[in-house]
Amino acid sequence: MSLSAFPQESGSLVKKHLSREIYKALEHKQTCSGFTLAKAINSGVKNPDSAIGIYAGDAQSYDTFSQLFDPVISEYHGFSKGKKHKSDITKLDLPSLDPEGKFIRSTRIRVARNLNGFCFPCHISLPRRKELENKIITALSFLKKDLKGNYFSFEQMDKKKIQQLEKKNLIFKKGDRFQDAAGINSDFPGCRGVFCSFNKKFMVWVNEEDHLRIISLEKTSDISSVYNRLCRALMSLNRGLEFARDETYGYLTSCPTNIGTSMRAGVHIQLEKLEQEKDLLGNLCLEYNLQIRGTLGEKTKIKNAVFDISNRQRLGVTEHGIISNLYQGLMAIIKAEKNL
Ligand code: CIR
Repeated sequence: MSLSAFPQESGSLVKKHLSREIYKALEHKQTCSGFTLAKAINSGVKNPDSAIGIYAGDAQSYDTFSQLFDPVISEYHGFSKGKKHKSDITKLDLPSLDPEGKFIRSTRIRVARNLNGFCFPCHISLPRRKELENKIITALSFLKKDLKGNYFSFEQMDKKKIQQLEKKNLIFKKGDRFQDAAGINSDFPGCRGVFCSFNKKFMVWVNEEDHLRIISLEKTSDISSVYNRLCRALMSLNRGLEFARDETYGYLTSCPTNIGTSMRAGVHIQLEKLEQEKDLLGNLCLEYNLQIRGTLGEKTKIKNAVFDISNRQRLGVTEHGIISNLYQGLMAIIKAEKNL
């Protein structure tokens, strides 16, 4: 590996910030688990269209390779060291945004978590991944009331069951080429699975890009209900699992874009009028620091005027703050749609 391994056309943040001096300082370093600079930047090297191009192989990566992670994080999140990331998962009580269901089709909030003492998914061995899966399954078995559900192991599922869960959007697939080059797909589908509550309003993806992706969702605009369910689950899981967290960077994730709250909170919202007034919608999203994605996720098209609108900021803001801001932004968007 050398600096020249980056293709000329690469525009990633990792290429931008990996100067010759930093490369020299880091090229022979490794974390206690043996994660190296070459592994951290492989996805960016192999995918010139990467926006970021770097992944962490364990919690220590953020420290060992801080000369590179810090400027990438500072540019992406606008948050630099010296500040402290704070959490707040206290209960919320906001009235439903769209009780008649005229605009909002569904609400979904997810957070990512990794466990202390285990390498992150791009650098974990199969036996350790198994150990981790078992630990997570045990913690999930202690969930109570509406959070109770079943764990579906990908290894043990037949094709019919996979198709059934795929149809309901309850399953995750093998990672994309960015994750593949990072090493996240190793041994797929080994030790992967999804937990789904009996009422289908709560899910946990196990061993995807992070050890856990914890998801609360429902086909309403009741953000408080979705958020409070997620917080209850987090409190319960935190009793059995110790999450990797840093004072400055909050919850530590494989991809540095997700650190901090690691939260993506959003809705599917149908905006037939605003679809014709894209600048107005874009400006409202800018004002409330929200992000627009396609109907079926990142880099997909808008179908039937259904937009995926979610928070842009994850680091340097609390969970509570993200939801309050999303709520205010959606109120303004719905008002604008009604006025058109
Ligand atoms: C990139 O650098 O473009 C990819 N590694 C993906 C970055 C976005 N992160 C993510 O979806 N977790």
